[in-house]
Formats: sequence, structure tokens, C-alpha cells
Amino acid sequence: MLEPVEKIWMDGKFVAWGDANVHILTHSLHYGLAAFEGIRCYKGKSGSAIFRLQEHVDRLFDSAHIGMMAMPYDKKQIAEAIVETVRINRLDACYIRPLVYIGYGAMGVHPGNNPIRVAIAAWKWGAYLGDEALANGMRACVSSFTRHHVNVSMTKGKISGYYVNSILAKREAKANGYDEAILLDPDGYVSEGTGENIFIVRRGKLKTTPLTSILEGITRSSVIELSREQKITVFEERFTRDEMYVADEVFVTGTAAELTPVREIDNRRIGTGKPGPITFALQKAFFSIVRGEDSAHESWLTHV
Ligand code: PPE
Repeated sequence: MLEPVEKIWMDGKFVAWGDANVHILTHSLHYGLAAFEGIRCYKGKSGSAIFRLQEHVDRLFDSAHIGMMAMPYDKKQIAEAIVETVRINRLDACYIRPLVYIGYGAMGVHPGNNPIRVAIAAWKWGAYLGDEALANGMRACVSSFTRHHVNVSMTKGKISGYYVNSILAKREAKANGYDEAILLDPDGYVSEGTGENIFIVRRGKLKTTPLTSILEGITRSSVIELSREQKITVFEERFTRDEMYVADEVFVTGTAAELTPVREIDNRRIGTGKPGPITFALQKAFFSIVRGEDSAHESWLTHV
């Protein structure tokens, strides 16, 4: 259960958490066209900092552009509102959720001139897949559901309606006793998790899905950069489900999931069944940056 904080930013002003409501005929609620972001703020050595704020704001605007929702604010205003939402709620570590949606006006698939509305909420969110999974790895299955075809859903956008596919896959996985689902693309190759990108390690080299049909994860690009700094070769290449089975290590990345090891897929142990050395090294590098212990990537942090 979500723990309420004091205020939510709605269309330029802060409203009390309990009053952050919309009309039931809000267009996005019926048809699913809305754009959102997930951003984390970490408590660090020199105060709290938001991880890769600019990249998240850019992607929010890209998603709105893909969905033809004209943003009523500019990037600077949204970035400032995000920082202010963390400040006003006196949160030191939190998850931040900006949402751009089509408001009340006309009904029917064509949104006409309905207003484009923006909200920003923040709340405390621990390990997405649980502390145990973050430390020792999670158990995943390949979903019976297929991930998006690129001309059905435009995956460069983080669009609310796309997550119906994720919810179906996630519920099926949980009902069958797994922590997470990995979805295959319409050609049968591995695409991503319900809310994470995926990496495999084989013979010391990393492989991750190319960007063609997945969300362009900000954690994914950060991890690719960290790998290259550690002189680990990274390929952005398609791979199959059985290539995951025989991988030495598998992990997923996402703002919510951070860098979570995968210890089992489809009831097959991955590597030793424990997080491997490359996963461990990248996890360590990632957490030392977000917690402000490694100044090499200071530009990735926006201090609150
Ligand atoms: N793929 C999908 C489908 C996805 O939803 C996410 C983020 C990613 C990859 C990783 O992207 P990035 O966060 O930029 O590294 N999923 C968000 C929503 C999770 C939720 O349950 O809500 C997130 O992690 O914030």
C-alpha cells in the first residue's frame, strides 16, 4: 500500500495528496493515451539527488510528442516542478511519477481539443522486486504474451496504454509463482521485462536487446556506459530464450528495478544460481554513483 505524502503537483500548482483527483470522463482513463516517467531520487553523501533528471524529462517530452499531446509547459518548468515536488514533501529518497494525460472534454477515440494535463507525484518506494531479489537474484519466466510489434505500439514512447501488455504478463508470472516475466518480441527474440530492460553475460561479454522494439531505458544506457568504462564488451544484439538459459549471468535494469540479478529462468538455474561477478561489479558501480560515493558521474545527479 502506497504511503501518502503531503502534496502532488497538478497543472502548475500543488494540491493536497487526497485532493489530487480527476473527472471520471478524463479521456486517458478510457483509452489509455497518456505519457509517464519513473524517476528515482537517492539519499547520498552530500544530500539527496535525482538520477538523470534531464534524460527523463527529455523522454517524457518524446513520449508526449509521439502521442501527439502538446506539452503545456517547457522542459525547464517540468524539471523544476519535479525538484520542487521532492522538496515540498521533504522526501530524501523517493520515486517520482510525472504523468501527461488528456483531460475531460470530448469523448470518443478522437480527443479533439481536450486539455493536455500534467501531474507529478512522489512517494517512497523500496526495492521493486524485493530486497531478496536485489541481493540474491529473482526467478523469471518467459511470458506466454508477446511484446509490442513496432507498428502496433511505438516503443520509444513510455505510454500508459502499453502497460496493459505488461500487467497481463506480470500477473501471469506472479500467479505461476515467478517474480517477473520476460517477454519475447513478435519474431520470437527476447525483448524486455514488464518494466525492465535485460542483459545477459556470456564468456565475459555483455549482450542486451537492441533498441528497435524496446523502451530506451535510461538505466540501460547508464549500465552500458559503466560496462565500457570497466572494459567489458557490450553487444546490442538480438538473442533467444535459450541463450538466456545458457548465460553465465542475467540481470535486468530499470529505474524501479535498479539492477536486479536473475537467478533462474523457466526453472533453469542461471550460471551458479547466484549473482555473478559482472552483475555484482555493475551493481556496485551503479549504487556508488546514485549514492554520491563516486564523483565520476556527478553530471548524472541533480541535487535537490
Ligand atoms: N522497459 C520497460 C517496459 C519499462 O517500463 C521500463 C521502466 C524500462 C524498460 C527501464 O527504463 P528506465 O527506467 O529508463 O531504465 N519501468 C518503469 C515503471 C515501473 C512500474 O512498475 O511503474 C520504471 O522502472 O520506473
